[in-house]
Amino acid sequence: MKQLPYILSLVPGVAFLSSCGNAAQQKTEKQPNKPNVVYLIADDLGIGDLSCYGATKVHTPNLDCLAGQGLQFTNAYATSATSTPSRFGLLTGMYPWRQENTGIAPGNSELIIDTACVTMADMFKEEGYATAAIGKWHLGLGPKGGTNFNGKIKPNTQDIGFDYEYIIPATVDRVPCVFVENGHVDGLDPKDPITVSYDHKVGDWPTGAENPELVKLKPSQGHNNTIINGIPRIGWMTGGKSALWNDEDIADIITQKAKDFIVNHKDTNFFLYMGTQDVHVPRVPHPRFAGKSGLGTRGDVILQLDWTVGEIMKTLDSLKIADNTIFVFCSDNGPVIDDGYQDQAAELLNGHTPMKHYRGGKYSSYEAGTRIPFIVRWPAMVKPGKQQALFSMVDVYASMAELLKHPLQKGVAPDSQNELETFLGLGNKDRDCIVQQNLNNTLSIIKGDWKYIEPSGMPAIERWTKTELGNNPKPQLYNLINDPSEKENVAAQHPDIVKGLSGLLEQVKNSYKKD
Ligand code: NG6
Ligand code: CA
Repeated sequence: MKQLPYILSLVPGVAFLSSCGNAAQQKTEKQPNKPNVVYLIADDLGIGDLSCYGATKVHTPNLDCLAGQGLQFTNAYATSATSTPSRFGLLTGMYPWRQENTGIAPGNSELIIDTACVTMADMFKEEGYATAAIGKWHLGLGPKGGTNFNGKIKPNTQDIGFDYEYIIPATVDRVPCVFVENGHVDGLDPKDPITVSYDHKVGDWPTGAENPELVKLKPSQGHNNTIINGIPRIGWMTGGKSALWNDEDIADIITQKAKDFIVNHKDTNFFLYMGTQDVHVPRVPHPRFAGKSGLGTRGDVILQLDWTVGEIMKTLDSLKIADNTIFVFCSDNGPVIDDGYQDQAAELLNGHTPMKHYRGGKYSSYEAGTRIPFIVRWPAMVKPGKQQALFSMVDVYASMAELLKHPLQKGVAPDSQNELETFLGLGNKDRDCIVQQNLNNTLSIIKGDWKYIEPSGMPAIERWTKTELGNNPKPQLYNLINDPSEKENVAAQHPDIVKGLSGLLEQVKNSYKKD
């Protein structure tokens, strides 16, 4: 394999590496050939949800186009089977299970990334990039003890490397149902302050539990606290009426914010981290998409997500910056069908298979929990094709650092490895091994053909998830090549492999200690 700088220097228009060694020269003004980065992370989207990954019942032309022009990964994984830890791993380059408070964050959680942490956004910023976080956040805001949504919310994403934020604090099924822009709730009337609680009812707004007759989307599990726009949420809130979002408009709003950011920074290098609320529950498509998929609202919001991707692609094209923009698209964890609302997602599947042939789903240690769609498009540099190498999202950080020739200090992004050649399709070497985490932190490790799931006393299915979590008091071993659907636990037949992989997992666990 040739050295990457050599290869890049051969690519017309990609001359920036010749100047990369000369760090002093840059940092403040645009370096014409340094790529912009758009990182678009969808929510709960399955590897079987896109037509470029084989879906036939739903069509995603924009994503298919992105994949066709880029590198489509077939063996890429999120670190975790839920959103908060998965995003934490991406932005910090650290396995989230090394830090305690990285479980699914409530809407009033503190910012769970330590402001002292050098995040991937910090790295881009240090390299002179304009940086933004737009859309779903779900990594908490404010200090320990609960976010105060009135006045300036601090710390916010601007304290961990983002110049601009326009974010949904947690998930769309969690209060508060408002956007936060640079530490302030957008549209908040100070005379109508927001109160949020995850312990008890606050204020007098109706709840799903008390007033089920007011609900237009009924819960199937949980989701019976404060009703906002006819949808009962997780958590209670009151106040902030003028700031409440309309669920139908969320995709339009965050897409517009993302487009504005790109347009405003077309003459600088930028890093845009965008999280869509699609396709998380409650699935509320804009009327333009409602009923269009024939698969119910879950299918409709896949179309909406595809539209969002198309809008970003068009914006890059119209500014003539698509060629030198790395556009990464992925999901944060695997798909789920019924995730707590009676939206008929299961009844209307019509043969659609969000999990493909993989076992489990969101929350699970099995493959459908963390195996994700992952696409990298960079027309100036990446040859379109398929990437079959084993790849983990935790490696995006160190790979980007390598691309920018940005030295990472000791302790920064401790679990992130430089896999730039895989990322760009210049090689197809598997990561040595990858570690993943399910809902209740049971770890599994993949190496070569094998996957080992550590024994766990946790329940095999949590009633509210309806998903097999993959917990088992006995060790589990699957051969992912012969048995990608993980039907047969062959741990008893291969004690040597179990021993090797459990030892390797212990080694990874002990390889880094946060001090
Ligand atoms: C669960 C919610 C689910 C979803 C999930 C987080 C219930 C019954 N289920 O607790 O609806 O919000 O948390 O999803 O409340 S994630 O994709 O953001 O991790
Ligand atoms: Ca998610």
